[in-house]
Amino acid sequence: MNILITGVTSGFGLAIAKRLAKDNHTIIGTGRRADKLSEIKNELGENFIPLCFDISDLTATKSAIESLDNGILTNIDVLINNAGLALGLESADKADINDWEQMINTNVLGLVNITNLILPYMTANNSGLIINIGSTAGNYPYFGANVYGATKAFVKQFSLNLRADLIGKRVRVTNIEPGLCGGTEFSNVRFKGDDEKANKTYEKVDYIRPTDIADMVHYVINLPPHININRLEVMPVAQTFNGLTVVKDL
Ligand code: NDP
Ligand code: 8X3
Repeated sequence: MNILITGVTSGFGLAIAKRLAKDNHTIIGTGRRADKLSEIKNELGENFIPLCFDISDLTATKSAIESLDNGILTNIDVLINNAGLALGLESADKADINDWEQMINTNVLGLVNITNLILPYMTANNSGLIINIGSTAGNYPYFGANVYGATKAFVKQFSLNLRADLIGKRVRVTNIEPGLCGGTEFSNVRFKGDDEKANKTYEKVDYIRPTDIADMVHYVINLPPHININRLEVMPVAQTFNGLTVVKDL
């Protein structure tokens, strides 16, 4: 299969690329860091096609995708929309508008742009699978998630609406919605290089690993073609719900 994965230079994307490469698929992997992409190319070999671009740049994305060999471009079997980020954990009144813009441009605009480029080929082939990486942050509010959570709520609803549009077509869409996962750069990015703060998030927590997410992706890809998992929400056992908050004497 031809599998396009956005954001393979670390975290989930890297684990997914490595897992799927074992099955001899052709992996087209994207990211902004050319050095990381070359390292992956060295490790995975000829079945890995690196594409270096910023997914929040719609023009750069279009030209990178269109640079693919036509036989591959028109026959992407699986698109995994994984690239994304959270920036900051401040309350909305203290947040930086530039962080909000970058999250929206990456998690929302980047994701819909690449989907818009690939989906027509899938419908023309009457075959394909789109796996979006959403988040529990798109399902449950928490302090400081403001725009990040909203982008992931968008990803969830976009996934479901795609399925609605794909009525009568053999094109599947699954939104994977993980909770707390360690072993990625997610919190290092969120806390803008404050690695000590990032590491504290995972201290003494038996979190989900990127390889767990890769195994779930592998499972979804290998389901019989008549099955569509709409949403797959997953949390570590160590994480659970905290209910609503009431403030006394407000
Ligand atoms: P990482 O920071 O480890 O990986 C993020 C990946 O996205 C990197 O490969 C990065 O590549 C890429 N990326 C980010 N911005 C851009 C951009 N503008 N253009 C191109 N690529 C970009 O994080 P995770 O692996 O943890 O996160 C992957 C996805 O999973 C994200 O969508 C995240 O929101 C989601 N998620 C993460 C959870 C967690 O707890 N870790 C839980 C739930 C969801 P590069 O820097 O080279 O551009
Ligand atoms: C990442 C999980 O809980 O940090 O989407 O928002 S969380």
